Amino acid sequence: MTLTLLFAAGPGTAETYHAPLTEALHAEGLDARIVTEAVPEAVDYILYAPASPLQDFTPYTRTKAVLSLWAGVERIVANPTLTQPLARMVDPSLTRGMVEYVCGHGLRYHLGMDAHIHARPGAWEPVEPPLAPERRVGVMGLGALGRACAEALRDLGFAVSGWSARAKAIEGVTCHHGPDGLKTLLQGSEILVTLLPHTPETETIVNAGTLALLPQGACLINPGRGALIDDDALLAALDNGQIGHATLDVFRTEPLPEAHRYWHHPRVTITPHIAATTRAASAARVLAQNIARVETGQPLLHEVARARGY
Ligand code: NDP
Ligand code: OXD
Repeated sequence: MTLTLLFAAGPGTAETYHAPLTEALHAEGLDARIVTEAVPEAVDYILYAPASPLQDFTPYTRTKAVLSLWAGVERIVANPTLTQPLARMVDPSLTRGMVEYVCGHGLRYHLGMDAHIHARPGAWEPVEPPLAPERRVGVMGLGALGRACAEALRDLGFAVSGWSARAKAIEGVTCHHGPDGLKTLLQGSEILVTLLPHTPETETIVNAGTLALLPQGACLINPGRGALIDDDALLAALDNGQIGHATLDVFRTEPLPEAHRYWHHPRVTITPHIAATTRAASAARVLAQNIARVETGQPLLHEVARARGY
């Protein structure tokens, strides 16, 4: 039987995915047609991204799963019309991109690169930089991305701690969990990486109270979601020196409006939501493999726990 895959991912995305997805479906032995319009009752799988106009999933009565092209699912997870299973994107290229972003910006802070990049002529003041084992890095969120980043930072030699909802054991990483573990994590994080999903529980988890727990002058790297941060509290902490510098990739409003104070703050680096992008070639393989699993009666991989919101 020919499967019908509805690409509902916003302008241009279907074109980007068509060739790699066709190849990946073929490699899995799947006979499928990829469409951008279909009679809802005929759709077997929906490939979804937040830019999609599709918001009412009610008529998709035959659809076996909605597969998100994004890792973050906060814009679909609470949709009351979505009764079909939802899988989020977990993809080796996405993970590698995030590891490179976090390690790159972490090393920038650790090595104090900015002081040399912006040094005045004649400013010959050698200061011995600390080595990685003397630098304490905290990672909030130890899922597909946070764990990979924690392990890569550990492999660079940093003293890494992590924090998650449920208890974890990661070799060479000090793991904390739950509300009680957060204070300990923050108190020991000279560089803090936030890789949490946006849920009601994580909304503004970086706020005046939690920022005050960090060592003075700590640096923040946020590739998670903008809503994790109370922006006014972060700006106040940057102004008073509690936070030394922040690298922000994600924002409540994207693109970040030109007038936003973050653009103009000397100790904020903005990147335009590029920490890790879903690359069609590798993501197509992930999608095809997941469809093949469902078609052969195996459980969907990376299924979102709707009650948890991620
Ligand atoms: P996962 O779902 O794999 O991991 C989420 C982690 O957060 C888990 O360790 C989970 O804990 C933890 N967590 C969730 N809620 C809480 C809480 N209330 N308290 C403590 N820990 C919590 O997600 P990914 O690692 O794949 O992705 C993380 C986020 O990164 C995405 O949701 C998205 O927002 C963002 N992202 C950003 C990109 C960018 O380019 N900027 C690209 C891709 C993703 P537990 O393990 O115990 O469940
Ligand atoms: C994602 C993202 O969630 O790009 O995949 O932010």
